[in-house]
Amino acid sequence: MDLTESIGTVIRTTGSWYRILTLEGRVIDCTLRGKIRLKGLKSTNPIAIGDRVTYQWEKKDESGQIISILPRKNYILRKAVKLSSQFHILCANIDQALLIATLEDPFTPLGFIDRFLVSCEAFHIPVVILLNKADKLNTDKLKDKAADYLSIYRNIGYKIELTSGFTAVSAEKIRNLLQGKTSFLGGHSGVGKSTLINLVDPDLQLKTGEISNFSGKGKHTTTFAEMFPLSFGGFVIDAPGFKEMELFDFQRNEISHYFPEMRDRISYCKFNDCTHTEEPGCAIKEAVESGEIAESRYHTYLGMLTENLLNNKI
Ligand SMILES: Nc1nc2c(ncn2[C@@H]2O[C@H](COP(=O)(O)OP(=O)(O)OP(=O)(O)O)[C@@H](O)[C@H]2O)c(=O)[nH]1
Ligand SMILES: [Mg+2]
Ligand SMILES: [Zn+2]
Repeated sequence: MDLTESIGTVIRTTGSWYRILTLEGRVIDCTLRGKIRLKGLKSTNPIAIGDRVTYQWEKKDESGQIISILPRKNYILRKAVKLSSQFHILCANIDQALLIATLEDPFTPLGFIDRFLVSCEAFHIPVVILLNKADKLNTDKLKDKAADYLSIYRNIGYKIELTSGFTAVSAEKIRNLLQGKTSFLGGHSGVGKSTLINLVDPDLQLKTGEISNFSGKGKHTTTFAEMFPLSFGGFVIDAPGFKEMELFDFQRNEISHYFPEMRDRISYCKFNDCTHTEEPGCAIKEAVESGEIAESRYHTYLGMLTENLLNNKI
């Protein structure tokens, strides 16, 4: 019996089975040895896509077991269920996240984008926002809305681009973004995550929603997270869409630090412990009033403060 421990990366998570890419480039399926719990983190998925793990492989019956998780460089977290204390780890050890948003079929609210950005800010994970299905922006109202989205995020230093799942220009743009990196694609169900991956690497042939019966609600075509090697170098993680992006329990006064445009102004608030709500001499509120901070961003901030209060009561 060979019981040496080796290291691998989790590239697929389905229920109790985990697919691992070994250091030697082999792909094997493993179960979990006993219970693996990370200190202080109550998560619904003990092992996430992208995790580096140690495993034991038993040649005799061709079976593997995950023994431990190596420390994570970073991860993206969201609450598994609203106002619960359980988390879901979307992915671990990534170089960047691509957040796919759409204005129609389905509609991605600004608040959802803000929260995703905050979750990534907590670990300094770079995010590129792709405003996808650009071909659907065919009314003045939609065009204006897209322009709003672009300016809100560009003004505070985030990269946001218009894309479409079917054009060569988008393919080129996204290939350049993905090449040589490990990237996570996030967003609501139906925004076109799997379609974009097929666009840049058609050999992958990922399952995508049918155009004919796609209602705009999102049907969860992708049902488990999987990491794919890209033919032009790098790895991409396709995951099931998610609609809510409630975040983990920050300290109250920590939240504004994850909004870059607030972080830069906090030191000008009159009070050290300013929550940027009712206090006089608040630099953040002044910037919102003068239009330097987008109202939508401040609104998300206030929502997160309220959630923080409610969460601390349960
Ligand atoms: N008009 C238009 N439709 C698109 C575009 N990209 C994707 N779609 C369509 O949107 C639907 C959903 O695409 P998917 O790629 O399955 O979406 P997904 O984000 O992977 O969804 P989940 O796997 O459920 O999370 C499909 O019918 C696609 O053909 C686009 O740029 N324009
Ligand atoms: Mg999909
Ligand atoms: Zn303030």
